[in-house]
Formats: sequence, C-alpha cells, structure tokens
Amino acid sequence: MKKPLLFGISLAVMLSVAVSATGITKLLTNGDFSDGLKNWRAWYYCGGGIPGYTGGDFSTNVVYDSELDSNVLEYKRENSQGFGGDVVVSQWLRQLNVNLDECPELYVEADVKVISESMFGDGGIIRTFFPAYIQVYYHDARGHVWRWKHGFSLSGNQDKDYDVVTINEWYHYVSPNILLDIDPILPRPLKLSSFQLGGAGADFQGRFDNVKLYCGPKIPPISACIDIDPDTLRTKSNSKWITAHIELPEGYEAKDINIDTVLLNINGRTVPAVTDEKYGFVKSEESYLTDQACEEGVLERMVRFEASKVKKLLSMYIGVYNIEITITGELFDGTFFEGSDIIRAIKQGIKIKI
Ligand SMILES: [Ca+2]
Ligand SMILES: [Ca+2]
Repeated sequence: MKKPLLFGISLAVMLSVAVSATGITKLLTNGDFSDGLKNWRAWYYCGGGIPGYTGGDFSTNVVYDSELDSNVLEYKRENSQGFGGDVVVSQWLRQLNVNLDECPELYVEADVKVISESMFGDGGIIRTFFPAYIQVYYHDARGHVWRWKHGFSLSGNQDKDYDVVTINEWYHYVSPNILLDIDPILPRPLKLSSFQLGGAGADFQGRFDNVKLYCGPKIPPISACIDIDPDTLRTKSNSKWITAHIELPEGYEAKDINIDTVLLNINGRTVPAVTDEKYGFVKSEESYLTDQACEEGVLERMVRFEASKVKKLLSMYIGVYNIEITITGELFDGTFFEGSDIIRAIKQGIKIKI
C-alpha cells in the first residue's frame, strides 16, 4: 500500500542559494522551521497490505519546544498495529542544480529528539526503521537516484549508519563529509535531488530543528575569546543565567554576532542563547556590548543562557569539576566562530578538594 498525503505544500521554486562569506553554500530553506512548514513537503507511506488496514494515524506539525525555545518540526505515527511505515518531510534540491563536482564537501547538521518508539529499535534487520533519520538523495551521471541515510536509534551499537540517542533528549548531529561517506563502489554523485527527514517503524514520535545541509569546503571557525560567568557553578544554586562574553579576533566585530545562532556546547550537547527581546541584554546594544573580558578596549557580545538548562547538561558530571564549555555561533555574514572557557561545576553535597 502506498498512500502519499501532502501537507502544507509550498511549490515556490527557489533558484538561488545562499553563499556565505566563508564559502559555505547553504542548501536548505527554513531549516529552523521559523516559517512553519514553508518549503517543506510532508508525506507518509506504509507497507501493510492487509485488507482494511489504513496505515495508522500520522501527523507532521511545527510546534514550540520549550527546551530549545524555538519552533521545531514534530512528526508522529500512532495506531500502526505493528506494521512498518514512514513519516517524511522533504525539500527538493533539484532546482538548485548544485554540481557536486564543485562541492568537495557536503555536510548535514541537525538537532534531533526521539520522543517515543514502539519497536524495531536499532533499525531492524534492513537498518531502515529508525524513529528519526536524515536522507540525502542524489543522482549520478546516468540519472540514477541514490540515497545517503543516517538514523538515530534508542538502542543498539552505534555505528556508521546510526547514532544512539537518549529518549526525550535533544541531540546535535553533524555528519561526516557525505561525499566521502558514500560507499566507494557506488557511482559518483553528480547532482542533489532531495533532502528528507522523518521517522520509520511502527509507532514513533520525534522532533527536528536547526537542520542544515551545506556545501563546503568547510572553513575552520574564527577563534573567539570566551569568558563565562559564574566561574564556579553550583548545581543547586538559584542562579537564573549563565553569562558568556564573546570577543572576536581582529577584523571582526562583536556587534555582528547573530544571537539566533549562538549555542553553549558541553560534550556535543547544546543550549541556545536566550533570544527573547523582553530582556534588555538581548535588545539593547548598550547592555550587550561590553568590555569586561579578554582584551581591554575590544568590545564583546554578552549573551545569556538559562542556568537550569546548563545545569541539566552538567548533572551527569558527578564529582568532575573542571568542565570545558564551548560557545559557537555565526556572524550575520555566515562566518562561524568558536571559543571555549573552563568553569568549575560543583554538585551540591559532594566535597571537592580544590
Ligand atoms: Ca526552530
Ligand atoms: Ca574586551
């Protein structure tokens, strides 16, 4: 049974792609779902084949996620009765006409969360039933279409095909260079066809946000000086904010930092900067451009993160007190920056000799 159903279709054809100052070409539009499902196409299929079987209930919606403080894609399949099926949200790439010979490196990046999954676990025997997955379709010189796929599973032994994630927790995925990850016996990719996100299996539910597909070469981020306050974080303190001062190297200005892209990273898990303009430190340049850290006379951008979310990431480090925190983000022209600071995290109730 094949039952394609279309949701929120946007047939707007985009003939331009965004090339940033770093040489990175961004290939997806509305990958952060700030525009709902615009530019995305949602559909569904199942492989049942039993008379009267409807395929179960499925949905794709853009919902607010309080942890990311952002609109995200949520997809769901229920009442599957144990038959496998897919919920897919896709974006056409064919019209971009990207010549992969001129794209030596191709990367996918996304935040993903598996909320539930009823069976199949690590992809099943044929390794396709993942409760969350990303697929890039491309065609070769003869016009044959091929697929690169990466799954996210709640169980199994992490390998090349999938990452094991924790239920109900956001996971930040960065792919290897897809063009080198493709099996070398397959024909060389020539053009991109489409990009797909979704889940497969029986009943499942997941979320995606901040989805990026970009063509390199990957240029290393510029190195920022980061100063994080407080220097010591007690996991049971009532502090509301973790503050970071970001100072950029010569030739770049802190005022050009795009706060919507700023993330605090601890061992690959992230917390986004607070972007709500009800706060003066988000809205007012006088508040957020400071000269309190790093080199004197060079302004920094001050950003804040919700302390409760950072503490949640730190909660696994019982007794570990020197934690490296990395701040990453982009300037408005697409230049990436990155820098780290070390703070001391103290879990209440544990005595630490310093
Ligand atoms: Ca978003
Ligand atoms: Ca400074």
